[in-house]
Amino acid sequence: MTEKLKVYGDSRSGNCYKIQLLCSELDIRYDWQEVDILAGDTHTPQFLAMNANGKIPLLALPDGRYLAESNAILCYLADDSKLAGEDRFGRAQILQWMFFEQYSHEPNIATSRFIIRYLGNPADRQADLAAKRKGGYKALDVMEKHLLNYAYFAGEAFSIADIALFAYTHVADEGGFDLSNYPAIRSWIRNIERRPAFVPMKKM
Ligand SMILES: N[C@@H](CCC(=O)N[C@@H](CS)C(=O)NCC(=O)O)C(=O)O
Repeated sequence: MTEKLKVYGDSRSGNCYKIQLLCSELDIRYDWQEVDILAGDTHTPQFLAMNANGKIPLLALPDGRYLAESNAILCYLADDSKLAGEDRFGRAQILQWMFFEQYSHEPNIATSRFIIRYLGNPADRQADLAAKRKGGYKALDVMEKHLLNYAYFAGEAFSIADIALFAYTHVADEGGFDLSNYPAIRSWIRNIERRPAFVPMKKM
């Protein structure tokens, strides 16, 4: 492959930040195409032709194919690296936590942050926000319980499951979630931030 990968993303988005963090860890070079979701950039005919679901991140491969869904992109880019797991059970465990992230964590924590930070916390979304509170804290409870016994989500080795969960957990406060009762989560966050290849997420 001579041409570079291209990532379509919004720098404020945790789902897009997952890809930046992984590429830094694995020293993968790519071009970044900034997409403004609030301006409707993901709903133009041109964008929908690349991803009919109208969402970022979106990975464009040099051969013309496209891959959507942040966690699928992590699996694709980390394939054959240690970050994707070293044995059958380890790889399945990583997927377990990535599915957890998409079903139990992101729909509560990331979307709360979206309502507060992107949309400016409008009055007509307060009931929605309140409904996400319980599910978000439940997801944090599950993570805390795991991290009291293990350094990372797939055991003792950092993996793409940690990248997937780190993206919105480390900015959970921006979605109104207080991490002060979650010491194991806070220590896991600090460990990831200390990694040599760590890159911070763009501030909102
Ligand atoms: N499950 C998807 C979620 C992607 C997603 O919700 N992307 C948001 C930005 S974080 C988006 O593109 N929103 C624009 C829209 O829905 O119109 C993933 O993990 O990639």
